[in-house]
Amino acid sequence: MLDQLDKLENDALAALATAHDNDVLEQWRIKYLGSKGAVKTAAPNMREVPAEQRSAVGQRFNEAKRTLEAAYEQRKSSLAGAAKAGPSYDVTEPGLPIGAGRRHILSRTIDEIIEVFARMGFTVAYGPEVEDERHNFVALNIPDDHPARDPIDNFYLEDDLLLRSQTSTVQIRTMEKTEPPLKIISIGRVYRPDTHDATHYSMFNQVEGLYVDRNVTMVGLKTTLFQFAQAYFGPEAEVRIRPSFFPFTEPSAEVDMKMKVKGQWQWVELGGCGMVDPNVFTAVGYDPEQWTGFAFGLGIERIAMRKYGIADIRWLYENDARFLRQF
Ligand code: FA5
Repeated sequence: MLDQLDKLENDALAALATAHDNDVLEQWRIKYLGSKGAVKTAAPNMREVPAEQRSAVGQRFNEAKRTLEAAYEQRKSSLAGAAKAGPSYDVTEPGLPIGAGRRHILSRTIDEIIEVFARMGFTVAYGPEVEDERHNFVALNIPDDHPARDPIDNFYLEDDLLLRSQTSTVQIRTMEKTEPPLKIISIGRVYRPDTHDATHYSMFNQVEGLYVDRNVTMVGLKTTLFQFAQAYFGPEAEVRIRPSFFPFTEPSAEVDMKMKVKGQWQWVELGGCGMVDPNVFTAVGYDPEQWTGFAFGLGIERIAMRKYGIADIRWLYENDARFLRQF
């Protein structure tokens, strides 16, 4: 009998130690101290207990009952105290692993490109993404009736404002406030209502380069692009320029870079370039008889896609962590 009472007390105290909220505590109370609980059931029927043991059994039963009642009251008040103090934390428990974030592959590409051109002496210039027609077209020698100004090909806002369609705007903004010579690149977002496909997006980034000095030549332009290609894509990269037309350069050319695409060497078009048109110099107040310059504009997404073997430009903007985590 005494053994049974010891076991009841031990089991009940062990169960009480696991009661961390009021519901579990109440279940414990009903199970052990309730009117049909284990303590009541264990009350000895003294008539069945041998006479010489009655006093010891009676005392042990009362002691076990008091112990459990006191333990219950103590548990109840400590839970009430904990509730008032707010949730408790086990500061020794190991935390959940936190995945380290990383920079977006386009941001990293932009930083790398800036670094390569910085080594060649180019500083970075910035311009607004909401532009006026003067900086996006007029000063760039793009006349009123030029198809590049068609509302279908631009995101016009109000009055004469639009989302810039090229970073060449920053050429104008920089020359307007800086005396030559100058050597800048500008990197940023541009906007065109192009239909989205594997190589076109309606918002993309360009890197613009502008070098104005005396006696700047097309050879200097090609050398700059070649040095960029070698530094960025590796010593086997090559550059080719093909005659083309841009209103703000004369002569103008398309820039192709030779690089490995899926293990095969291919010429890939990355942008446009040329010698700054004298009309552009006049528009910003530079004397075209004194100053010469070259400019280029390359698509950043296309550069990143080539470098990292990304087949579809849309993946760069979908924010799919499984794709971005690869880089
Ligand atoms: C221009 O934007 C000229 N401003 C470049 C320039 C600068 C020429 C200075 C001469 C002197 P173009 O429209 O070709 O040129 O665009 C240049 C590059 O931007 C393209 O070769 C391509 O790499 C990228 N590009 C153009 N449209 C998209 C598009 N919808 N999505 C992604 N990249 C694009």
